[in-house]
Amino acid sequence: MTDQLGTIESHPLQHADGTESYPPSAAFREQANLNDPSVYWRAAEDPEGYWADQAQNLAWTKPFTEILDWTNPPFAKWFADGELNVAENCLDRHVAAGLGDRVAIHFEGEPGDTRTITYAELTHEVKRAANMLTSLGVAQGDRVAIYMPMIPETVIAMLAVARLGAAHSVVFGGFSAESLRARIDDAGAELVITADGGYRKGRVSALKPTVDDALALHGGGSTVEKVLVVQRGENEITMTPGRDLWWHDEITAYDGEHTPQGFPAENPLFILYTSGTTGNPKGILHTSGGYLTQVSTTHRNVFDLKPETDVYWCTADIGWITGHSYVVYGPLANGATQVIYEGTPETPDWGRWWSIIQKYGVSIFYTAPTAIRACMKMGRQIPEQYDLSSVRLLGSVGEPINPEAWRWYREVIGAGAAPIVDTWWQTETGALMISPLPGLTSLKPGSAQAALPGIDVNVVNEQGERVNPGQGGLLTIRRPWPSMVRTIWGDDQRFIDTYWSKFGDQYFAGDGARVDEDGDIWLLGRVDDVMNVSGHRLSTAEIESALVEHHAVAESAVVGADDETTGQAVVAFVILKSQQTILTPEDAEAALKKHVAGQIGAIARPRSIYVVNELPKTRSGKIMRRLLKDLAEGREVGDTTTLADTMVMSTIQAKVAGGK
Ligand code: 6R9
Repeated sequence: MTDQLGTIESHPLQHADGTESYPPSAAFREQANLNDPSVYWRAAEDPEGYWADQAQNLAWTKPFTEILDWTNPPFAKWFADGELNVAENCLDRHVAAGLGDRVAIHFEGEPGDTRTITYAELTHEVKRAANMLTSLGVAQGDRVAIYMPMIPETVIAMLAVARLGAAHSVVFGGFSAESLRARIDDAGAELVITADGGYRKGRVSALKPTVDDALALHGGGSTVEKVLVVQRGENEITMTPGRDLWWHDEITAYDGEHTPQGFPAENPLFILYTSGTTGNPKGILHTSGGYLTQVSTTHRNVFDLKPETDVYWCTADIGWITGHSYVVYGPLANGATQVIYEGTPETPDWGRWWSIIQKYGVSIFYTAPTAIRACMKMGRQIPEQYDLSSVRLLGSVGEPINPEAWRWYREVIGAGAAPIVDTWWQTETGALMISPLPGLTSLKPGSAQAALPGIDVNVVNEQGERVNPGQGGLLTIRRPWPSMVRTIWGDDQRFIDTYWSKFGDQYFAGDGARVDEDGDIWLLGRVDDVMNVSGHRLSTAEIESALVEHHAVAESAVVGADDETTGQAVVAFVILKSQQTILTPEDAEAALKKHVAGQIGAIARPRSIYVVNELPKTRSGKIMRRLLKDLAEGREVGDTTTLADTMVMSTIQAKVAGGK
């Protein structure tokens, strides 16, 4: 039998209502960083005091005396009169504490090359890079765009920018020249750091040519003065004299002496662009002291990190918020040893991830449900060929994890024993917000469960009132939290309109959620026109506008349809211009898929595109995406009575059924 502490872990507790839960084992609880449940109420009684205590885990060059300044909502300031250097917190202080020989990064390149980098070495490299960037003119307040593969230089570049008090804007390497250029322009970046290329799926995927294309767009004039190029793929590239510099040539001139300067806690640390409900991506601005406090605290508590013994691996690309907070800043601020892997899970075969876990003895593994489902599809016989006994904790992020995938993950990767932390958060929240605490929470597959200590999450109705247990509503956050988005870069009004206009005093996350009888939170997905494809946010509007930019397209409607592997998939309906001769309806699907990938990036490539003669619209002319979604998901089409032309759905339906 399973006792109250769940010592026989593979057998969950079965509840009368048919649900199951998995309490922490006595052994796990005993050793956990957090195992006293009073942490929740102590933090709730004095959230600011709780966060101020957490901030003391960082090294401040000037101690703060103020905690939260909320006198001008929704613009929060945390620890505003304090000063610190973020890079020093991630590097120098560990070396000063005698931990210089600890491995910071086990790097595994996709072709199989490896590098082991200690904290002393990483500190040395970041200091040299900071000196190099200084001589290229980078200083506090500047913005640097980073367009890189998953290699150690990406981390080094980010930390060197942070060390100088400048802000980085990392653009995911899968984005197109257009997307890169829009982000460079919006941030006004003067320097781009890139690589010739990186390895993906067994071959070199070029990056520098995309930077060249981006900078050549719109007549060529941009804010960018220099492009610094790391050599990785050794693919053929063109260097523009006077503008482009090789990292390895430049760096030789600089030594490893660099004294970190303290910057105000509210100094911008980075801008990261994310899809909103309208076409233009939003530049989410994060600052220094509060951000680092919350990412380091949550990384230590939720992943139960023991920096002396754990080997941590988060598979996220650094181009996403998960890579920023849980590959770079959280783990390094905590002095963790981690794995960084350059490539894709299926290269050279689907055993790659598990061979990496075995090779480095990974004990904490953090990935996304879409990846877990892809591995499930390939079958458990693949991971079963590897020794995964080092794994003691698993994490999930990006979308709700379906209970079936949860059980497979725990059983096959976690030996039926590892707690799974299902972490809900967003680019805007900067750090984890809702998650189990592995030494305290009885886990429920499919639920992110409870707000972390010091966080005030609510599920509310349209009036902003809390819903009763058992009911659904909208997810909001009531009190400011240290790592919250400070504004949308250059657009305070959009920041107010997007997140604060709906409820005034509560942050509106854009997610639907339900609270169960125990008060646990179940996330239900986005309530706006944002899709979640493989854990990446894409807006329907952004893809629709890319489609109508094609000369042959008159109109388009895009929906996110359920997809077994990627969670959601992009499905587009387009009307071709009647006079156009560029595309035949037969070529349209392939050509437009390619066009979208070229405009935004491969992640936005639609799974299907249907050429139709009309789109379903209301009498006021609004496209009824709900009906298209029914079609795309193979369901019976819902209520069509508000359509201007009720026949339109049956003609579209015939197209979809006919395959085109
Ligand atoms: C970290 C990250 C944020 C959106 C968010 C929500 C979805 C993320 C989730 C989850 C259910 C989880 N989301 N984690 N939904 N359970 N554990 O993914 O940031 O790319 O900004 O996406 O992702 O819909 O609103 P981001």
